[in-house]
Amino acid sequence: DGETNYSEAVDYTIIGIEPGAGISVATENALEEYENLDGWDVEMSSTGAMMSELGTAIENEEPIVITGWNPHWMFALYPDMKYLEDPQEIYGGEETLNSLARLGLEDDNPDAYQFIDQFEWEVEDMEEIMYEAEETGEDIEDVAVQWVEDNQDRVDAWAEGVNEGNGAEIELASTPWDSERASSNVVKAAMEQHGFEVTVTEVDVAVVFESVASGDVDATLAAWLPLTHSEFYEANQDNFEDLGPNLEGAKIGLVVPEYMDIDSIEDLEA
Ligand code: PBE
Repeated sequence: DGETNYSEAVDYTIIGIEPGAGISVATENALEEYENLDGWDVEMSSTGAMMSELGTAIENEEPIVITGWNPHWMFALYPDMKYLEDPQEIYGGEETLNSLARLGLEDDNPDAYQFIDQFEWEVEDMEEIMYEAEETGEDIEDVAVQWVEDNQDRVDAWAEGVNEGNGAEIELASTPWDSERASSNVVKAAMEQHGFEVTVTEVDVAVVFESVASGDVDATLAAWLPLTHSEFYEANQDNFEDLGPNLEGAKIGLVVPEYMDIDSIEDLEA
């Protein structure tokens, strides 16, 4: 019919990220559940590789289908992108980022527990740190320290009623994505202001959940729920305490540039 066949043009391939990510698991589910994705593949390498392929495609106005999410700076850098509708809800709806504590943290260190429990912020806060690090090339850890200095009122609310840490050591497990590096390093800087000694350990998603469940680390701020990390959450859920959302309004899905004239995952062709 003369219309561009995007599916053939992208070689029936979704450009994904690290194989261990929740969004990669969801994308493998999408390939199984959507009949029109029969014969499609997901290319999994790294977030950096995906972002560079996206940059090239947009520069050349070529079609591309990526795994995308918020909070992230991709939509600030490339505002003309859209999530494809997902009628089968494989990618869920609104996600929250939850804090999980190891069993026993509340008894062993009630002040650290309370601080972590009181930590919460907004998509815009997290994205501010992510954009700044991306634009300036500065490390997220340094940008996070600055954010804590510039937002003392927010930090004070997380510390309300919490006694000084007196050098107590706390270990947080984070994933290696900028979103979680931002939250973990903000909480690290905020807790260190309050007298705690905080280590952030970056590991694969599966290991984040396992290490909180085994008690190897004290807590994580990096659980994407209810869908993205459901597999890891369910496998460990009797062995950690879910402290609830520290951020609301997150999202994952398949994302394409606006110049692609399709709206739904079902518009892709086998
Ligand atoms: N993400 C960003 C991760 C969590 C943080 C959506 C790429 C994932 O597990 O899919």
